[in-house]
Amino acid sequence: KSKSSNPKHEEWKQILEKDGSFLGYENGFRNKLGMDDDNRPKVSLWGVLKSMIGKDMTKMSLPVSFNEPTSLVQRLAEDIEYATLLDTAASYDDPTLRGVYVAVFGASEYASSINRIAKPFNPLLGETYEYCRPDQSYRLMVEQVSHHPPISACNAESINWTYYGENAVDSLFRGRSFDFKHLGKMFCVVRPINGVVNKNGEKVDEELYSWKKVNTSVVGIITGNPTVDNYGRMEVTNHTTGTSVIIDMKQRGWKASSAYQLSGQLLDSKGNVQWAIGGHWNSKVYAKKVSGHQDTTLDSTTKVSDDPFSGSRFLVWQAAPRPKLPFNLTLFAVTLNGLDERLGEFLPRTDTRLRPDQRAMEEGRYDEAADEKRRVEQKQREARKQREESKKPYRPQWFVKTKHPITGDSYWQFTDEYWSKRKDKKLGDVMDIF
Ligand code: CLR
Repeated sequence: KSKSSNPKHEEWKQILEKDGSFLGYENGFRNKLGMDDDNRPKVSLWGVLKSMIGKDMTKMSLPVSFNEPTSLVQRLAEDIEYATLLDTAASYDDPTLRGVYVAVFGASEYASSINRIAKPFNPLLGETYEYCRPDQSYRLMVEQVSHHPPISACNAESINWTYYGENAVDSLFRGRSFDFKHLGKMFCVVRPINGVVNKNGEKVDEELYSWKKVNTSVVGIITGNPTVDNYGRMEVTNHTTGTSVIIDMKQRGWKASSAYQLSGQLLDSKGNVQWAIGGHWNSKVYAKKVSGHQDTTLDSTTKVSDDPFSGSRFLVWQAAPRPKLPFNLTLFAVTLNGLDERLGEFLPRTDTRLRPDQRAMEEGRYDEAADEKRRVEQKQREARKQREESKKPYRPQWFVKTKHPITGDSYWQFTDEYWSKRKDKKLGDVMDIF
């Protein structure tokens, strides 16, 4: 690997160090839950849902056995599982190849949804979640910034990139399908080792990408064979260089052959196709340099090269293996709710790891999970009532809503106070929400 000439790398290295971002994560991560099998009572999904057609998920009261022991703030953190794709992007000088890696990162976020037909816990207002990887040099922070409608804001940072945005999911149960629309936008700043040449030919240190997530649906509920599908068109725009990637995730049809299919193209700033992308979002995605060629299809029988510029297809991404785990969690998801003793002293009391109903769920104490869930939700309603009576508007702790300086979108900006306060163990004055 060549040495970085990007001044931002040293800057970010120092920020991550100064904030002691990895304190508490010294013991690594767990690779299993306390239980080997979830033994959840098997209840027919359709039996419970059939009376709820036309409702959104937040308005349904479902038995806790339909939950998995993660929360939606952690599901947003799961976006980052394949963050090495962003590190690889930053290692290339070719802006079009970087675009391929960033777009495939955007698509890699759906792999973890396979087989997880369960409801994540709905985060309480003010619930937070942090996740740091000393081995990959990144830190991430998520906060539930709105309850009605539910919105989680996230910000993740490393030497090579910053990833931020919101999950605002609109849901509707239609009977034949349970549909989830992503309203929010995601942003990604990449800091390539040798910088970036922008649209005006000037040399800058960073480039900004943005995109909207594709739709998610649970289909096959009536037939008793529920399956998660993710489909739609995702346009990943590079606002700095003017390249863009269109990724098309095909909707699952009657035939299984179209399931998980993905295809895409990278266009340079002049609108010429430079790379073809193809594969399956649940397993592998390839790309091929096609500039100057007419043929932008990826033939799955052609040989695979290690060199992106060879003109043959090369492997961009591969999903991690999925051993059989309780609740069909991924290995990455298993690490999320681990509560190491060293970490405990750094966490604010709003961190999901300290949420009692979810903890009971992951330990198989389902009745207690249901009772605790009722209790914390009641506590949330009371806090809301008090706020209304005192006419104090709610303000999130770690994010402020502003206008994006480059794209003009309204978005949640991370205020950066979390990490320095955390280092000084000054997160003790946050709300008591559990
Ligand atoms: C997909 C990847 C995105 C973030 C995201 C947001 C909402 C999630 C969705 C993902 C996966 C599917 C999901 C959904 C909310 C509810 C739904 C977890 C993670 C489940 C499958 C609905 C279960 C329905 C019950 C009645 C069982 O980046």
